[in-house]
Amino acid sequence: MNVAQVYTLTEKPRLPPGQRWVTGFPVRTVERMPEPFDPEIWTLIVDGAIENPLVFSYEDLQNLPHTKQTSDFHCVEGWSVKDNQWEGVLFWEIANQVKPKSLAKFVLFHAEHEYTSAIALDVVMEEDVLLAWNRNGEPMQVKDGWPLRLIIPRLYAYKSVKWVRRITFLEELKLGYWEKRGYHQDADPWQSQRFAKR
Ligand SMILES: Nc1nc2c(c(=O)[nH]1)N[C@H]1C(S)=C(S)[C@@H](COP(=O)(O)O)O[C@H]1N2
Ligand SMILES: [Mo]
Repeated sequence: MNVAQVYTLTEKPRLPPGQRWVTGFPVRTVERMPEPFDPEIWTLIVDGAIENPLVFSYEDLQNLPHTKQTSDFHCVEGWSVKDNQWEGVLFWEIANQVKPKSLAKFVLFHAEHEYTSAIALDVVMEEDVLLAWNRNGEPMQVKDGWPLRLIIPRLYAYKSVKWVRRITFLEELKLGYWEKRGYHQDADPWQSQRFAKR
């Protein structure tokens, strides 16, 4: 039995297998940074398999109920950062407004430029998934994903898309940037789901 299987049978440890705690917050970005933020033109498009497609302005998002949550952050490369307090809106608040169709199974998050990642709808509907703009009580820096980044604390951080500009509900899975390059679609750190078996 390997380590990953053992962890599925016992209570989860705080630190997933193969990870180490680091201090500071390493930055991992594959694409170019977004253009300077202009609240007059910035929009969040929500489309795909939903009853009520919507375009949110930044102000619309700020007017949704805010949530603060503290969680650990686990990068697939093996580093983890403890106790980050994120503030933003629950993904659930947005889904509630756009009304996913019953055939919707995945949600594809598009960053400003090339980066994407898709996550199962039931996973992003959980009450710990946020679209965030503050970390530890301060607005995030642009390099960290400001003005809007996804936070999915229970999955490897390549699912936590920075600079989210579009959210598309899908009936069929589309692989994201890293998933196309061999990373695991499900990305559960406690099951060491780092690489897809191909
Ligand atoms: N838009 C975008 N989001 C992204 C990435 C990226 O390259 N571009 N990298 C991912 C990866 S691999 C990790 S580990 C985390 C890193 O977040 P950080 O740069 O804030 O540490 O962001 C994720 N989200
Ligand atoms: Mo990563």
